[in-house]
Amino acid sequence: MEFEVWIKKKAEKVEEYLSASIPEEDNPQRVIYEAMNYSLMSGGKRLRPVLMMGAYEIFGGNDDDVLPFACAMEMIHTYSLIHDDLPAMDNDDYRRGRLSNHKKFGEATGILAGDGLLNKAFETGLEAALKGRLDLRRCVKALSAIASSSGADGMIGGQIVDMYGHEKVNSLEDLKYMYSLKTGAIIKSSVAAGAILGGADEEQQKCLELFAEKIGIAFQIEDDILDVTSTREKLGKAIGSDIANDKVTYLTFKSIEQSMKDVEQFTDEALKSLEIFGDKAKHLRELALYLTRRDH
Ligand code: GRG
Repeated sequence: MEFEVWIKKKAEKVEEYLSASIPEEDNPQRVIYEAMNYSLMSGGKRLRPVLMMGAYEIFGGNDDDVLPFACAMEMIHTYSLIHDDLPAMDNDDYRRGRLSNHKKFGEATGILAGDGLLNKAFETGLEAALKGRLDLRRCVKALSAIASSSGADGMIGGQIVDMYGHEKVNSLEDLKYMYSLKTGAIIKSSVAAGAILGGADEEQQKCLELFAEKIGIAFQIEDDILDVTSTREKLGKAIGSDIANDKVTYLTFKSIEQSMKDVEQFTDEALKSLEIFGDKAKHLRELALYLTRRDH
């Protein structure tokens, strides 16, 4: 199947599943469902769920079985974006081309919408573990990887290091460490969870995790480049925000040209780690290349 068709179909399945996940019941807490859906259904690229589905596909599994876990990851990612935009964090008014959650619903509701999505993620994954067709032990292992990657030793840890950037990030190595947690950890666990659920053996698991680490850093460098070279329309949020906020980024240490070369280098390394899978990993391979070509 052509890659464009493949990725479109996967993303459509994610949209469909997510859109049915949080029914807006007519009860006194209805506004929380609206606030959660507002951000969840605001047109993200759905990269993390598609990565999980791509890794799972290598082992021959069926999309429907992995979909709840993939969507759980997108819920966690969306919660992190809502909280990242809050006045106490990056204080951004726009996200995914529309008002950020707290700008639309107010700060307290924005915080709760993020919290609600985090809980909904694990509710979704646990329900799938209990009611789905996949081996329960694999499900628990995958959910455990997802949980730890989004916690204090993963995404939240990375966010903290980022917040104290000028104290904690003084070298490229420091920056890569911060990125490996803030952005890399949930990209890695998306791929890792797909592999675990698919039944990867130890070597296969290792290769896929290495692939994810490499695309994670490439993705973040690309994000730093786009903050300078893209447009507000394409990004769906203000450009130049890293410089405006005096952020330490990859471009603090390297030129744009060198950063672009580094994206290619990390992507090449990612592709190498898929070699053992041959043609079975062709979509994951194309996904890695697609990430380097993205403009938002
Ligand atoms: C607040 C707990 C907490 C964590 C925040 C991930 C994160 C940590 C903040 C998001 C801000 C940011 C720019 C992170 C870098 C990773 C990144 C590029 C996120 C955007 O991901 P995309 O491009 O977004 O996949 P879409 O909208 O397409 O889903």
